[in-house]
Amino acid sequence: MLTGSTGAGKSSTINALFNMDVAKVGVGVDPETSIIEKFILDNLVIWDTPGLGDGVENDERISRSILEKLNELDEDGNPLIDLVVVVMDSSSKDLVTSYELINNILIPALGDDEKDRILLALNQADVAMEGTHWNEETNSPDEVLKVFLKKKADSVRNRIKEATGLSIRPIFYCAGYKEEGGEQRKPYNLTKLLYYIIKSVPKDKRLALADNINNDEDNWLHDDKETDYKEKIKSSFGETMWDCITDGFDAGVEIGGNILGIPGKIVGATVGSAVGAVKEVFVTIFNR
Ligand SMILES: Nc1nc2c(ncn2[C@@H]2O[C@H](COP(=O)(O)OP(=O)(O)OP(=O)(O)O)[C@@H](O)[C@H]2O)c(=O)[nH]1
Ligand SMILES: [Mg+2]
Repeated sequence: MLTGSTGAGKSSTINALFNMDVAKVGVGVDPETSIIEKFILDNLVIWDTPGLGDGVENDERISRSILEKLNELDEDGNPLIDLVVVVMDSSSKDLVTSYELINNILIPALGDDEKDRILLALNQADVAMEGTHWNEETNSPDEVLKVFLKKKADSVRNRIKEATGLSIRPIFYCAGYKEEGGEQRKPYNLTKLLYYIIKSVPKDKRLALADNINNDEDNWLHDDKETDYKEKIKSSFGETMWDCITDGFDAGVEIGGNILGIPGKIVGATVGSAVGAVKEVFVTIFNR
């Protein structure tokens, strides 16, 4: 589920990460997403929530529906929502709406494992300093902007720690600005965001993400290079596969039926070829 203030870039983030222009991005002055929207991409379900901060009455209604969704269980009795990504606008001087959402709604609602099920994402890194210190050519921040963004991330973490005791470090990135009728600009640090999303969802569900990742390789070009995110993403899938295989027969069935959409039971060589297919996805996207 994606949550956050209105105009932070939730819908843009969905479109950057996944393989279709599914979520309507705002180009006017009004909030674009007005009810919780459900996108079903094969085995992956994404909930795009309306933005908070556009009137108290609206906020109460939206908060209530977010809370309801967070309390829903799937048919196995597990929480329906695996992960909540809070999208924040790093150019905004006032993140109070986001703090209230995180501290008063999300953290209390998510229970014991709250830290693992919330990801804080500071979007719009390109305009965090009014558009200055952004290098258009390399599509990345210069050193001054990097320092600014790190400070911003620290201050967000501190505000949440003071209120809840939890220490969660936000990731800064850029989903990409979209002009009316135009194409969405290329993202920055989307590899990092994806890596943390993958790490945060249950292992047996990670492959559902692989199936739907945006296959425009330009979306995955620019990141902070603090580590090799692409390599880490690849190995996190390898590990998932390996765990499923070594966990035995049932996991094989799960890979076939639920995750890769292959009907019936698959084990052994078939699992092997499924592993190959998923690896292929990443080779196409990441190693051009
Ligand atoms: N400069 C810049 N603009 C962005 C970025 N991401 C999104 N935007 C712009 O911010 C505006 C709002 O984006 P949306 O994706 O519609 O935001 P939202 O959070 O879904 O908004 P609501 O549905 O109204 O809550 C649009 O004009 C986007 O093009 C970014 O990384 N950089
Ligand atoms: Mg939206």
